[in-house]
Amino acid sequence: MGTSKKIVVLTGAGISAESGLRTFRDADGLWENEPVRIVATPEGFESDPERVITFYNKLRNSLKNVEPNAAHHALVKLEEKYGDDFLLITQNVDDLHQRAGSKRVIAMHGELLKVRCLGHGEHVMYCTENQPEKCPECGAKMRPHIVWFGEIPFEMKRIQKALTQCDLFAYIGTSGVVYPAAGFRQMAKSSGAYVVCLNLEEVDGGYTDEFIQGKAGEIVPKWVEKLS
Ligand code: BV8
Repeated sequence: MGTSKKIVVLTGAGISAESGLRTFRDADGLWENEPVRIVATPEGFESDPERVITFYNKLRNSLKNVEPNAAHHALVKLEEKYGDDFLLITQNVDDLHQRAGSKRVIAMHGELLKVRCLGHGEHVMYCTENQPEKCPECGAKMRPHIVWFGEIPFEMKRIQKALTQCDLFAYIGTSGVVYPAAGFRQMAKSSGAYVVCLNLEEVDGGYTDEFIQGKAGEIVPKWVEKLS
C-alpha cells in the first residue's frame, strides 16, 4: 500500500464499546432493552412519543458517564496529520468522537445531543438534558435529531463524493448490517480505494483488502501509527 492521499473512515458502535456504551448487535435486536421498532422508527415515535422521548433522554444522560477511548483519540491524530484529506463518518449517535476532538466528522445517523422541532423550520438545537416539551423558537413539538430506520441518513451526497475520491477506506467497529453505511466499502472499492476492516470479528460481505482483528482501543492506535 503506497502513501494514501485521501482517507475516509467509517465507525460503528464497536468503537464506543470500550468506553462502556453497548453495541447495537449485543443488544440482540433490542436497543437498550427497548424493541428497535418502537424506539428507532418514525412509526414507533408516532405511536408512543413519550416512550421514545424517555428512551433518548436516558441514552443522552448516560453520555455523562462515558469518555472517549484510545481509538477515538487515534482518529483525531489521523485527522491532524491528513487535514482536509481526511473524513470521518460515524454511525454512532454518541458524542465521543466530537469530545475526543474530531472536527471533520459526519454523524450520519444524527446525534443524541441534538433535538429538532416538528415545525416547518425544523429548528435543530443542542440538548444535554431532557428534550424540551416545545420548540423555544416556534412552539412546535420536538423529536430527537436521530435518523431512525426508514429515514434517510444525513449528508449522503457529501459522503458519496468522498467515497468515490478516497485512496484508503477503513471501517471500524461496525458489523456492516445497517444500510446505506454497509454499502460504503463497495462504493470505495469500486472507485479504486484500498479497503481495511478493523473489528473484533471478521465482517462478511467482501470488498475488503485487509482485516485487522482486535479491540478498537488497541488496534486503531497501532494502525494510525503505521499511517503517520
Ligand atoms: C435508509 C439511530 C433509505 C438510532 C440507527 C433490508 C435489507 C437491507 C436494508 C434494509 C432492509 N430493510 C430495511 C433496510 C434499510 C435499513 C437497514 O439497513 N436495516 C437493516 C437492519 C437491515 N436502513 C435504514 O432504514 C436507513 N435508512 O435506508 O433510508 C435511503 C438511504 C439512502 C438514500 C436514500 C434512501 C437508516 C438506518 C439508520 C438507523 N439508525 N441509529 C439509534 O442509534 O438509536 S442505526 C444503528 O445501527 C446505530 O446507529 C448503530 O451504529 C448501527 C448498528 O450498526 P453498528 O454500528 O455496526 O453496530 P453493531 O452492534 O451492529 O456492530 C458492532 C461491531 O463492533 C460488531 O461487528 C462487533 O464485533 C464490533 N465490536 C464490538 N466491540 C468491539 C468491536 N470492534 C472493535 N473493538 C471492540 N471493543
